[in-house]
Amino acid sequence: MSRNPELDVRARDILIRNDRGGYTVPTHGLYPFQWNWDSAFVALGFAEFDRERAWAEIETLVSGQWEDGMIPHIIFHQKDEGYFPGADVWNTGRTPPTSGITQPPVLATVLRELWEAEGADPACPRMQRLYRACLASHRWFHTYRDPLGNGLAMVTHNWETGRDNSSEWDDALARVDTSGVGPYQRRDTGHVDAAMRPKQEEYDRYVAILHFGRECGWNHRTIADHGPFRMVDVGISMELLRANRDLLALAEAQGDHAVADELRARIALSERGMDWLWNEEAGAYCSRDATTGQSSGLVTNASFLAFYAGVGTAHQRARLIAALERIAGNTQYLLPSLEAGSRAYDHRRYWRGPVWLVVSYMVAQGLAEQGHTDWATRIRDDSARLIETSGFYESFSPETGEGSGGPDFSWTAAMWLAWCGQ
Ligand code: 9WN
Repeated sequence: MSRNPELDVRARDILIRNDRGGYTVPTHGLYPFQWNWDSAFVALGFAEFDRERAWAEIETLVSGQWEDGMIPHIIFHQKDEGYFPGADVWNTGRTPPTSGITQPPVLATVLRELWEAEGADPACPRMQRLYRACLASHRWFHTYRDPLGNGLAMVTHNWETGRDNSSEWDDALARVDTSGVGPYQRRDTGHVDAAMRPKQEEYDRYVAILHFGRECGWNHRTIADHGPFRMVDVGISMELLRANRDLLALAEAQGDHAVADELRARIALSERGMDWLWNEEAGAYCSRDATTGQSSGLVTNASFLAFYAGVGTAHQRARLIAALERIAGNTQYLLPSLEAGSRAYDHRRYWRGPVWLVVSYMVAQGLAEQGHTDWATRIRDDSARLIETSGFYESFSPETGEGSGGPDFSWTAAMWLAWCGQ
């Protein structure tokens, strides 16, 4: 039963209006191309009223997959001068043009959901094709992004995390040399209030990291070994572990025994490795620099993905729930991207405080699965209240509920339809 049929109509309408034919832009203006993890979540929204369109969304996404297995973070299906950095800046030489980095691997988890909703036929050709694409992408992570050999995932650009401007990256970004960046024209601040977006010196660092990749011809080995930014991200590490579990379910259903064994070994490795991210002082899993070994010590929304990934001892889970309780006591709406009071917290600025519903969704799903249904319900109800109060924004202030970033946002609409509005 829907909480609000009028908002259902608006949410469907946003997805339909942001549909560019086989793929959906995250929002008009600010983000005019196809983004990787946006499309995965958007497919869950479409699946609520148009299953065919849901499959098409992720099939179009994997049409941009590289031969080495990477699914890029942006596919530039058409020209648009409204976004920087565009296809010519990335210069990856691909058809269709793409960026040279990836984004959170949530696709296998979404694929499993779509397939189960259609009756879980192991012979479904669409599932089988996408299963192979996900497997290649996971193997790419295992090959290029596990420098410590502990089953965790390293990112080589903060844009890969999807939580781009989180203060977890500040120390590592501060070491990035921006002297060769040169002049460029940002476009994002022409669409939304600059106070909500990354600062100029931060953007220069993002561009400098991009230049490193471009200068080595997007050689993923060189970037992983020698790139200027090498962070083991708690978000992607948890999401990949979860996605490996979902891919394993698909492998088992098809009787793909060799792959199932490979995935089981990978899952066991990641389960053991996750403690490398645990920070006892913070009482949470925190991202950690692969080069210096320094833990960010910051409790972010991604820290709570431990439940979704199915990791943590009883002690670690109790500390995480205590952190959730503390955060809930300090804010009006769960789940802020950064705990209020942390250094660089700002309730309006990109990934330094605002609530992003896709992360809240994964966290709530994990909490429900692990028996914390009260917290799962609280996060879901707060998420619905944010949309009821402010509409379908990209993100929201956890203090006032006010929308931030782009309006008419596709994944926010999808989360209403697939989760918090129902
Ligand atoms: C860079 C599209 C994307 C999301 C990211 C979000 C933001 C882009 C940007 O928008 O990132 O990829 O230019 O700020 O941080 O999570 O996928 O919605």
